[in-house]
Amino acid sequence: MSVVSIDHQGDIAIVTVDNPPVNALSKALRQGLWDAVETLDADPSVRAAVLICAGRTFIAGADVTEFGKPPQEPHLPDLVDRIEGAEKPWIAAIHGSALGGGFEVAMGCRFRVALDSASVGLPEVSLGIVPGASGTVRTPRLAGVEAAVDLVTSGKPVRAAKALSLGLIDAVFAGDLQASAVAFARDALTRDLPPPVSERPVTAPDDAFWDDRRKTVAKAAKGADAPLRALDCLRKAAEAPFAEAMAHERQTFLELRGSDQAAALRHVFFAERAAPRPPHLRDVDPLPLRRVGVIGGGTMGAGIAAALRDAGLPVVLVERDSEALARGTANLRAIFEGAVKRGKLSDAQAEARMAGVTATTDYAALADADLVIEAVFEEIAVKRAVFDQLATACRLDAVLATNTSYLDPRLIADGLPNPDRFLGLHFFSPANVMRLLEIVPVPQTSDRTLATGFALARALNKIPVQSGICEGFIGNRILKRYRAGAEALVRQGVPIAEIDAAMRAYGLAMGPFEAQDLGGLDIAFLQREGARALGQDVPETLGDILVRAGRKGQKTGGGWYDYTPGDRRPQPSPMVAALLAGRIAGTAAMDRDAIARHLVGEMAAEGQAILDEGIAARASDIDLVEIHGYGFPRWRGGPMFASAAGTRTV
Ligand code: 3H9
Repeated sequence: MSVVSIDHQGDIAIVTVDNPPVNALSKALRQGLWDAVETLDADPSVRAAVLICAGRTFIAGADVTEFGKPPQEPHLPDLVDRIEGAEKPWIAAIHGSALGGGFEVAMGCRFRVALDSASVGLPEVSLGIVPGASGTVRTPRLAGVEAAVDLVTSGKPVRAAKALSLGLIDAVFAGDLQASAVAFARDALTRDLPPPVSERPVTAPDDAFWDDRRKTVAKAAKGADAPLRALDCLRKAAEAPFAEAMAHERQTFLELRGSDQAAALRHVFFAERAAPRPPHLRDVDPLPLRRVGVIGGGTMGAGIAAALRDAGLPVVLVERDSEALARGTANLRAIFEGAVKRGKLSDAQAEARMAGVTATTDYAALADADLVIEAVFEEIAVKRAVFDQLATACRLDAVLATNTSYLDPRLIADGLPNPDRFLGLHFFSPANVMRLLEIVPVPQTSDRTLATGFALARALNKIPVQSGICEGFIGNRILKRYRAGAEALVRQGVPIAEIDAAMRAYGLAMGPFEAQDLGGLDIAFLQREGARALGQDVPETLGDILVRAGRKGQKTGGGWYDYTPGDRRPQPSPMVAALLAGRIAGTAAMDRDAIARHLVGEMAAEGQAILDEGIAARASDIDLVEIHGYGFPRWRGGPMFASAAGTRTV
């Protein structure tokens, strides 16, 4: 069946694209649209064409699966020009998303109309490329340079109403899109047509504008190349003739398409789409989630409750006594008030978030909860006591989850009636911000319970990764290896500050030692001490020596570094040098590139062990854990991808 079909409503042709799942611009679709232009140009009965799509969305962009292969004709920029040069005006009728090449096709049309629920955008930079079919050249001609810079360098789509106000589209409709677009076309034919987008003028901003944008774009890009290259293309579009800017954009697009960063970002793109849908759960219906309980209002519990409220789910927050409950409620309120201060929520929205929370010390309030997430102190006896209470308070089919990060969920589930409804849901702090959710089934967990964990992740817009049971699950186990690898370098004589600088240069926000100083060295220390108390052989770490000397990180005025009060900048510490003197073998010179490669290699080696043991199902899941839970640079694709792809320079 053809991916493009043509119908007629009187003198208006309806060109329908049907290329599931997202109408991506495969070679067949590009050819089909090219042929449609030719056919309609040759048909004297047609006065205008409405371009509309079947299925869930308008054209969602170039076909990303074709990016690894040589470009095939007809090339997309030529198709966009061909549509713009058609003898009859084309009207793009957008539902769902018009993204990347999809929006570029729409910009080749003389008009763009959309459903009020639609969005449009140029997300190419998130794939490590720039728009390659006039996105950087036509967008400023439609919406002005400033709006085009925001749209293209952020990659973030905008909703129809905003797109209308920016001039990206011409009309917004509710209801029957095709009928509205045909009526719009008929009306447009009664008036003079506007010039094609490529012929519209563009006003070039001054140097100060570009200098300013370069700074803000570089800061947000955190090492990714594409946003800055896109900015260069936009400047060219503002200052050079159309054809010259098009040639520059095409050249940049082709260069970046073959880059390491683009390959890494494509890997993440497909990894993120694979993770939420594990094949073994394809035919399993999750339980409905109408009301969720959270036990514990500390940092984690309040963050989880905030994430649930952000997703519109009513929450029952349970604490052990009224004092703890007041603290928990205050923690939750502080999260929403912070969002108000940052302009993310209005006062009314923050109030509505709080109004959806039932705060109580009475477990009976959980009688109608569909899911309860426990986030209390990391001690097995405390958690077991909570689940004993949940066992009597909750419905027998309610899903019961623990947010433990280090304890064995099998021990927590032990003795629970219906343990098939139990699982681990490991959120990352701050739980309302971090997108990673490790989903940890115990042997008894039913597929339905597991599917409900994945459904929760979807509802919360989180990236779910299933993990088997081992100490620290996927993420914290790799973190432990990474930190041990960094300590091993220190023992060899590599300066602490050099290791941190190397990992920052690699693209992490912080190196391993400054990150420990921020989070506190004592948490991992107490875990090691706990294991030692149980008779396990846990070798002494350098961190142990520092904690025993009272150096727990920034909160005690020093950890791996010294800090002057009120200043978070780390200073090399003579005291640390003295404490560790006997453990360090001279000084070793190692360049930053080699340090980063070594430590990423350590992460990947632990990841491989995790795969071999069946703790993770796919290497790409491990990459997602590192990217979404630990700040690994997305444009490097994660440690498994980066190591497999070989040496990457810093
Ligand atoms: C571009 O256009 C470059 C041009 O400027 C220049 C060219 C010269 N290609 O996300 P979903 C698959 S760059 C191929 O779960 P949703 C996806 O893998 C492109 N496949 O759906 C999945 O497959 P499966 C710029 C694609 O409803 C299935 O479709 N465009 C593509 O939650 C469903 O995906 C973008 O970056 C693609 N472009 O969300 C848009 N897109 O079922 C990327 C998706 O086998 N796409 N697939 O796992 C999206 O943002 C979302 O898919 C969309 C729908 C919002 C459209």
